[in-house]
Amino acid sequence: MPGFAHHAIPNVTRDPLNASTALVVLYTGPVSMSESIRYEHINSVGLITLDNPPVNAFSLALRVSLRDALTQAIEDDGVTAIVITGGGRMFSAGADITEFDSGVSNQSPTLPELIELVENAPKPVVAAIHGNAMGGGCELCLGCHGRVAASGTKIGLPEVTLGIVPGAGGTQRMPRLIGVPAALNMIVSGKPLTAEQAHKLGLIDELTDSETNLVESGLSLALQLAELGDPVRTRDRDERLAEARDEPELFDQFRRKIAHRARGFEAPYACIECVEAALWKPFSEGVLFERETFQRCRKSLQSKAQRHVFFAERQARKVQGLASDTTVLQVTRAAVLGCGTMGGGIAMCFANAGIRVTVTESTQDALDRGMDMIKKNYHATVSKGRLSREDAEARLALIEPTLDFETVGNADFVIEAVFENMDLKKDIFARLDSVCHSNAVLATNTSSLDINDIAAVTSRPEQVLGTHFFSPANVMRLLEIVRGSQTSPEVLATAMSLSQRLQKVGVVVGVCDSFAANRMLYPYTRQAEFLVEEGALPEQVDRVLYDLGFPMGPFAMSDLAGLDVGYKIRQHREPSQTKNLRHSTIADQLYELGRYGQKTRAGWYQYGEDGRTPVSDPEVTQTIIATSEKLGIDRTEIPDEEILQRCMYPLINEGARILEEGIVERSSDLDLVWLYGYGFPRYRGGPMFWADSLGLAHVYETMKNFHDIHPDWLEPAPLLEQLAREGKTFGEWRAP
Ligand code: 3H9
Repeated sequence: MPGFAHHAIPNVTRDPLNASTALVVLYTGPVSMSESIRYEHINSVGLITLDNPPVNAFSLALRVSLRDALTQAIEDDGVTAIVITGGGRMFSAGADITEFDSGVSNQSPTLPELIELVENAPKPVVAAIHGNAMGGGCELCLGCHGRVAASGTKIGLPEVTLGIVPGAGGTQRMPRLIGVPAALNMIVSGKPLTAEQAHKLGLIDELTDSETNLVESGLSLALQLAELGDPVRTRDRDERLAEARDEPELFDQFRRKIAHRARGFEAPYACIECVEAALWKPFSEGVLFERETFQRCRKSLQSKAQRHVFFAERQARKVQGLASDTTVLQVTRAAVLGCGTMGGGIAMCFANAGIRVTVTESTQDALDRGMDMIKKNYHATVSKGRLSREDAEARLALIEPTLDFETVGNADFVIEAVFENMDLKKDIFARLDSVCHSNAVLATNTSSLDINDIAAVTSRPEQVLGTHFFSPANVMRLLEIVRGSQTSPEVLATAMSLSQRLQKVGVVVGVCDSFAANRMLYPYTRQAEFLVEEGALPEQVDRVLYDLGFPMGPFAMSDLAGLDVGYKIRQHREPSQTKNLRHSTIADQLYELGRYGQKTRAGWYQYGEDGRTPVSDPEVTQTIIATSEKLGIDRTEIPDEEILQRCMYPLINEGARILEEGIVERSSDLDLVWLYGYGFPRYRGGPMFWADSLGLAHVYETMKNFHDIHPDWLEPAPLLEQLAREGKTFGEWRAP
């Protein structure tokens, strides 16, 4: 059976004495094959295997083949039941997302048509599921009359993460099978269920402990159902819907529950409406309502943006010149140097991924403080109910604090996370070079220093690279992987693979001052501070950027990060590093007043008892107004639109420079940096995608106008000008 190694089908006959459990199978050979489907008879069951690698996405070709195989099986009198299963790694990842923009997804047979064909079949159809059954793949299973899944399978409706609603009956059939509350949770979060959870909820009829006996179980269930007569159709089931009709308020309660998390997103609310429709509309009208909602969402900018992010994440794993079969070095032990906020957070990332990690510090005091912070973090997660006490303890046990530098010698991956000082880092790397084993990867968490200079103090610069985490490191998902000029492909591939193990989104960047994320951040915060000098207040600037979709504006963010951090970085930066650009002095003045942000309950705002809710502070307003006066600025009201453009367009402009310098390969990498490093709203796709959607000619013209008024800053990047002139987008741009 070429290509289907994981389904071993025994060549035996069915045991007539124990028909329900002991199925013995006679393989009668392939009946038909197409490029994307195999159809064969096993006894009297038609077995259809999807074969559209890598993920069995329902492209038009697969849909046509499936329709043909189903029709053949339905019309064949020798076939009493049908099993659909997936070849390769999984059942199916759902509709082929690449067909959405062109509208090929609407060409017949559409997924809803296929699922209707399955559900209305006069003989039972069983889904035998392994790997993943996502989106349309899951919806196909819902239309089947029985479902068997192998342990380890994930089943879900992640459409919401693509800015759409399930469009092939998922919102109508799922609540009929598992009830409204569970269906809402699943559809609106987009999070898949494990096979075990799905079994408990009644979505899966039978579980198998491995993939080896999956098809056999599917065949067995199909034959049992055939003996029972007319298949029971999900569309006709009402018991679980009836329960929810007594509690119609649950929908508004659910809307309130997700309000914070779903702020700005359209699809979660569209999903809720569709599930609500399942309750009150007959099935045939419910699916029509769902279909219309799906089409509306599919065409929306939000969905385009979220699909862009889906592909951006996968693109980022492909690095020019790095072959996909590059050797990845084994990482079973890690070490982190420095147990401050960053070092402690990084150590937690390793422990959370089940990797043993040593943390070192220069004094017992610093080590104890760092470990206390780690324990406090785990404790907080346990009290929020996000982690069991046992799991927290198991993770903590993987972190080994020590003052003995030599112990890092047995680590496979070492991350230096000490204070941002070149001499200190060079000293540490020279010591690492002498104690680390010959295959160890030596990484620095520097946020701005030159990796090549650091690598140069070692005898193995090819094993050195940057891994720049974002604070809090155990929470923020971005990892900038900084490739030095001599970093070897194996070391880069190892860091990329590690980023996935740590559940980070790794973005490879080249060496430049501050790399991609912080480099784009500077013009953003710089403009925010200038706007405040000119007449805005932090509250207004923060509100405008919050309304764009950021979790907080630049001033609230600065309070969270700590004004002392920015101050110290500014003290250590050479004028050449800041290109002699002027920056506002207000942040420094606040620092000198002892206002370090949330940690001192005062920064750009003051903070009450909880230490987290920002409140306007007259002292800050006074400092701002006095600074404007000192600079001879006549404060004027600044429109929200100007605030938005002055903060965002320079950030995008810097992104254009980063692109033309080849620091990243593609603009979508910069989108990921902002989504996962600073919480840029996913439904806008990232700042570069957002700029593309606004039109680069508009962004360029606006930048040029600003530059005419402020010639010493805001100069449009040549690439921005070029793309605007050519009517192109950042998304279309590729490095020459
Ligand atoms: C839907 O179903 C709508 C319906 O309700 C209604 C329709 C009418 N389409 O992620 P991987 C590509 S919407 C096209 O690295 P993994 C992916 O880009 C769909 N391509 O694999 C990558 O390509 P490349 C709802 C897809 O094993 C390659 O396959 N479904 C699709 O790490 C390997 O992907 C979803 O949202 C697709 N649907 O993870 C699920 N899926 O190699 C989307 C993947 O060129 N998929 N590709 O970079 C996933 O979440 C993951 O792929 C999955 C496997 C978890 C399944």
